[in-house]
Amino acid sequence: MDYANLISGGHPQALPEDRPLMNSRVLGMVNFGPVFRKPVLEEGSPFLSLRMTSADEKGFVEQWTAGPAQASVSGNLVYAHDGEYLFCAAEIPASERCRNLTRKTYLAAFELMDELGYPRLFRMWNYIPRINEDNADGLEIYRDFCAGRSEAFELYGRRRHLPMPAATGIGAQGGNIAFFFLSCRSGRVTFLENPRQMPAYTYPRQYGPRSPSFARATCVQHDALGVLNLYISGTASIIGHETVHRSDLMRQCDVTLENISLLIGRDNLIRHGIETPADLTLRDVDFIKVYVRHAEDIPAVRRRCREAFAPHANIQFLNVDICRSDLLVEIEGIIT
Ligand code: 3EB
Repeated sequence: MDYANLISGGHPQALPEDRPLMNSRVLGMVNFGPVFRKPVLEEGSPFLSLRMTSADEKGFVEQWTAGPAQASVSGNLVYAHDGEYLFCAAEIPASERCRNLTRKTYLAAFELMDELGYPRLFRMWNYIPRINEDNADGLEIYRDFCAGRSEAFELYGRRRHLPMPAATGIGAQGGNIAFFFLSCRSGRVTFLENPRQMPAYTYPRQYGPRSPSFARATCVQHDALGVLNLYISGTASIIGHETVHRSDLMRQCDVTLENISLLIGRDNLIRHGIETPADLTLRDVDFIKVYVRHAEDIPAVRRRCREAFAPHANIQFLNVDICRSDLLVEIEGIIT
């Protein structure tokens, strides 16, 4: 097994074509395009297609590569693993209330991680169509989803300690709820919080019956290899637990960028026992996704992000709803 490749495999690559060639080093592929398709094995690799663009937009494909991988399907779960990393994608079938199937699918995913021996869950992405609409009981779909997810962490936690990973929980333009995640076998994982944001899993009840289950970032280190990757969760204009600048796009952008700066800044890393050779700033963040609620806001958000991040940074902009109706923008990224 080629360890160098395992590590470089932790990085997504946005490829220019719709469908890049598959090879056995592909742990998983996610298409951010106009059509939803539940995860399948395609030419031997997990492939999930999310509806994240309009019909005439091309979108992009994210590819996670690693060492030579084995792929398989188990119920709703489609996955591949290479000895250090596990990539797994799942669809949560449609229902009038998503809580139970979310809990069930999450629990199946946790069991898979355990059985295959990749228990260190470090990053999850959740794509939720109609995220701000009400379900059959008048509960917002995001809150319903959060309830099922939180129950899964709680139930599983009774058997084996499972810290909450960095995550994204965001809207989609159609299809069913779907998620994908990365976990690892031996990497050292550290979960980070932001000093000026309340941990999401302690948000008060006003945001729903159960809090969102995620950390603000995960640091994954392979000390012998000098590898340090920082996975930054979806980040928004929230201070404490409150949305700030409700209808001010540019101020929301600024607070979001400040939140990321504080999260990855020297003081916060030291607070979490993480040592880096140099201080980290927004200029170090790559593989950025910017979720924008209103399509007409994208040009202004793009300008602001282009200023804040490095010129070579890969930044993708997606027009989807965000988990709180008063949030206009949300940003995630990776430092490698
Ligand atoms: C927030 O800070 C904004 O539900 O998985 C960000 C990242 C947000 C992940 C999730 C939600 C999630 O609360 C929303």
